[in-house]
Amino acid sequence: MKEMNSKLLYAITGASALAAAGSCGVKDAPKEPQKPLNIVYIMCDDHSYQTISAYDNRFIETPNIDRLADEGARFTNSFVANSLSGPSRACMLTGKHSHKNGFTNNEHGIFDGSQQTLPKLLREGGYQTAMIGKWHLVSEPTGFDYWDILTGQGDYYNPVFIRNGEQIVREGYSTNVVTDVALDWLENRDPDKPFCLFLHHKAPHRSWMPDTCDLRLYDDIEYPLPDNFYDDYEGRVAGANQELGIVKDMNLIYDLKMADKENEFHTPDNVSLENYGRSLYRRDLKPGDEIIPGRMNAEQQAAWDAYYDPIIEQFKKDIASGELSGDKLSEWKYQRYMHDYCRVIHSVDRNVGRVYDYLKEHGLLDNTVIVYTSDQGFFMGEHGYFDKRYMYEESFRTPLIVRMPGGKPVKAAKARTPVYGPDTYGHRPNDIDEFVQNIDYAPTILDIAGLPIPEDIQGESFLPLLRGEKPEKVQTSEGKGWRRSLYYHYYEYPAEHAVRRHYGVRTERYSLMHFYNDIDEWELFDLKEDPMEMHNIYGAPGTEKVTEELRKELVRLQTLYDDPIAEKNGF
Ligand code: SGN
Ligand code: CA
Repeated sequence: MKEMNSKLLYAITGASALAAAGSCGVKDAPKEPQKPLNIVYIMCDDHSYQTISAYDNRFIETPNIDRLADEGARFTNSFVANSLSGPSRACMLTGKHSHKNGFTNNEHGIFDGSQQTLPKLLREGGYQTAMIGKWHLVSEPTGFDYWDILTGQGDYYNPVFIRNGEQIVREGYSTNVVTDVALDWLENRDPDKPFCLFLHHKAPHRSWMPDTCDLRLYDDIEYPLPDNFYDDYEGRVAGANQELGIVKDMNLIYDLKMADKENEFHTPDNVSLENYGRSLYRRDLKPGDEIIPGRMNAEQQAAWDAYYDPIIEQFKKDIASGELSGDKLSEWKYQRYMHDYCRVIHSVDRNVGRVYDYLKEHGLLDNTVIVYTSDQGFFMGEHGYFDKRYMYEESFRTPLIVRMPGGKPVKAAKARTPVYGPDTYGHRPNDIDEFVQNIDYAPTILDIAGLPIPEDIQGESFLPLLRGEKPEKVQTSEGKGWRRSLYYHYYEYPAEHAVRRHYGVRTERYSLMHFYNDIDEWELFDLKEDPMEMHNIYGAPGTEKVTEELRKELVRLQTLYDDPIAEKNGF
């Protein structure tokens, strides 16, 4: 078993604190048993750090998520192991990289629920466990006392759930409904046992459908265009070869909701996107999906039509007159995307506030750890992209905020060396700057629960970092000191969005990636000089030494994590 270092974090009840103090002439009363901490783990789907104001305030204010950061810690160098939903969730549940937990990609993955997982270990350790919301691992959840999951990707409106095996439809907007179910579970849980609640939103996954009450939000806002929106991908063959373009790949109807009413009655013989018309978003469908009539109810449809009708009309006029074309049309698409995405985030933030309020009202804030994260990062137009998958920073990084019991800002120890990356974060005293990855979540949560961390878990507990301990004192599988590099491996190709398979290593300053399968391309970025990853310096004169060191580090990580790809690529 790995070293356990969580004993100190147990909440001490008022009574036991008094007893410990003792009093004159009276023997200390026996101590009350200490209560283990609860964990509320909130994970969104595709929530970019760029759209959390605690990280970046260019786009949106997220006061409820920010409050968690103010009352805890903000991780400024938090990453995933494989930037895709199912794989990320499997990494989080197992504490292992994709090749070890077996779920490498969404297309063919079926999670092997018989393996060791975080909820199982928590349950064995006396915890109540619940999984509510997006699951996306195909097989039935295991290790949970209660599970109530969205089917597949989940629906935005009136979503279908599977509750402990039984299919039910709940009326309402997904983010609200998932939160309702979570609060119900909290209300009805066994109050004598500690709990770990996994609350996983579908939002803000594509196609970014806002709640009816948020449709008009941010109408007057014009979002700043990223500097590299019109990236020409010069020197980056792998970056150029994709179907992630806001301009070239977003669908006007499915993604941007410019559906003609008259097309709404499609026939089963013709399921082109255009033929779906407005029923596409009313029913939250796309070609190939099973048709579930009435995904939106009449009231929801009416609210959408009232909002979109004038926009669609204007759009058609502007296209016909030539007013919307070229860069203007490209930027119009970006604005539409950003508006819907941010509206969906607003609802997430509001619902994070509801969970916080519940914990507060029920006296749980002092013995509950709250985690806020996403299953990966997301491109908000950087490189002209939406979606994720790449090892490029915006998709490789994921937000991570942890509020510790009691809500005092964490006094983070200063990281040994700077990690270069996005320069929008600024600096806060309660920032944790060390490299963390989603394989660390399982061991950290076990550590918080005071439970042993099995040897075969590949991640490391970052609880010591939350306690403000100097990373030099932390023992990791790499030896003394906190990890200095990260390993990444993405597998889903051929597939939607056409991002090639790749693996790579990220150090404090450099990111080296190898794209393989039907191409053989290397990309190397100096993140100090080039945080937006525009200049691939792989093979450039003067980079020989750093490239050699990075390749060695890559092999070391592939060996450490036992990824068979190392052999296949002849290192
Ligand atoms: C769906 C989306 C993709 C998205 C994947 C994976 N297409 O297939 O745009 O990349 O999910 O996302 S859609 O037409 O169905 O909306 S993930 O977050 O679940 O991995
Ligand atoms: Ca996702």
